[in-house]
Amino acid sequence: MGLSDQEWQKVVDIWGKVEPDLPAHGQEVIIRMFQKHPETQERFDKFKNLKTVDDMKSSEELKKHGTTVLTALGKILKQKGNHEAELAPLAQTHANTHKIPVKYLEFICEIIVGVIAEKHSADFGADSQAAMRKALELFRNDMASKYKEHGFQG
Ligand code: HNN
Repeated sequence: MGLSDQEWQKVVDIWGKVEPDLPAHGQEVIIRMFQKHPETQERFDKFKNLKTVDDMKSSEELKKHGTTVLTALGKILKQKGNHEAELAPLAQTHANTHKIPVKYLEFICEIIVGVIAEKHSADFGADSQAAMRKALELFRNDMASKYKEHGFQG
């Protein structure tokens, strides 16, 4: 299901608050994902060795990866649903090379909403949260369809 213009505006507006500090947001998102869903950490040879949250916080590589993930997501969100060009290459690598289940996409989307809610509570009211959830759901659904085209059940 699509988002209305107003909903997309809310998504783009809140992303405008996240964007000035993608590394801090990205680091927080990745650390929380590893803490809450340790199986996700196992997918990264380069992060498997980080045992404690302090190890994770000290890792410049982790922060860089968090920035990469949120940069890619930001590009997708700003397309307001017309994200075919941005999604296709990511779906390809995440299905065929990294083999990342849709479940993990759900995990990270939930965590992203939680991190934004904490860091930007004043700007992320119920309507904005609902709009962001819808946008992330669209992202996941479209990833899942592309996964299937690649023969990855996700
Ligand atoms: O497509 C690529 O492989 C380029 C690197 C990249 C990008 C732009 C990755 C990536 C890698 C390769 C890391 C490297 O080469 O340093 C790996 C192993 N990802 C993973 C693994 C898991 C993973 Mn993701 N990514 N990614 C992106 C961009 C965006 C992106 N990735 C995601 C999740 C949830 C997981 C499971 C732990 C993920 C999301 C949600 C997004 C945002 C669109």
